[in-house]
Amino acid sequence: MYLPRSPFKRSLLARIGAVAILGIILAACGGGSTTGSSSATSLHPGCNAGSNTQLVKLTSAHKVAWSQNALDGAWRYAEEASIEQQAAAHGYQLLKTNANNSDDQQEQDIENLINDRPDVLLVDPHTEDAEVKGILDARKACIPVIVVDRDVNESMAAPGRDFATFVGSDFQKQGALAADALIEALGGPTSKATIVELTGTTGSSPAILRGGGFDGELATAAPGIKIVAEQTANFDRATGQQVMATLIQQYPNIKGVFAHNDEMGIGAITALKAAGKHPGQDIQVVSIDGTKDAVNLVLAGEEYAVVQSNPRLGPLVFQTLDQYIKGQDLPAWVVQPDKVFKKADGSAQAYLPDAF
Ligand code: GYE
Repeated sequence: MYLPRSPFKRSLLARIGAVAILGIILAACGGGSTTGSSSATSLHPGCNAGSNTQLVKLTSAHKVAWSQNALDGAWRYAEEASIEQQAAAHGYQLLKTNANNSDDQQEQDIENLINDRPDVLLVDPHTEDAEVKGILDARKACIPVIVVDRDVNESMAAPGRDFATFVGSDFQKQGALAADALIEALGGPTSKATIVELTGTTGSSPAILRGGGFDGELATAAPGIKIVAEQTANFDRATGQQVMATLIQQYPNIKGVFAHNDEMGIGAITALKAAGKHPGQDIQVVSIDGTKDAVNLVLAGEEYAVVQSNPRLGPLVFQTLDQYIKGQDLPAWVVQPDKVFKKADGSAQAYLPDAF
């Protein structure tokens, strides 16, 4: 059974702990110094830049900053284009950075963007913990933050307090849907197949939650199916191919592969074919995203299913920003809904024109 993840996924105790620690740090700093420029305070009424501990209010926006964690595949290019299009449609100036999959770089990017005094900061964090400091620094500097796509560790920075909200997909549900598809492909709940899992970037919210959603659903819905290896391939196609090439030598009898994203799934299929396997016949592959390359593999019968993770988050992000400017209460999590694409039911064919 799939247990939906609560928007506040960490325990209340952990969150109270984080507030207490933050209070101690602020007290030790004597409330902080006022380093913010005066232009910030006019857009963010009542906010004392440098020492702010409250959720920042916003009355209008012109300059939007966007911290992207990487630009390294179809998913990220589609997300980037969607943010750019919507910023332009709203007439905003967009300041962009690309951290190239480096937490250190993204921390630096966020500090640089804060120094550019944007009216609002959008952050797509590489991992859950590493970008928390930058998000808290933005709040202290009276710059409201919307977390986009990948979430942060909400016991360290909370929506509705440290940042406005999180806009993104339900990764845990995606993992559970991937498990249901793979179970079906392997013959149903009584299957005794062995499988491997190629995991995404360690410490990133999609890797944590897709893994948790998949493993949990598999354990309850088809307990006979065993995951014999779980290994990261960093959401990357070439790495997925390398990792799969090694795993198929170690575990030649596996019947299934779950890849946390399409890029790794595509790499895995290449490696399986090179090892003499016939994906779609003697081994079943399921992955997550909805790229054109992966959906074409589904239509070719080499991949069983692709679970969607819609990268076109721009409309939802900028609609959320509009609501925030109007002073409307935001939920802790604005959920981007996703679907499943298979060959058998025609859903992959119907989706193909929209694939990225
Ligand atoms: O699945 C992957 C990308 O954060 C949901 O990041 C996103 C993931 C996506 O690298 O392809």
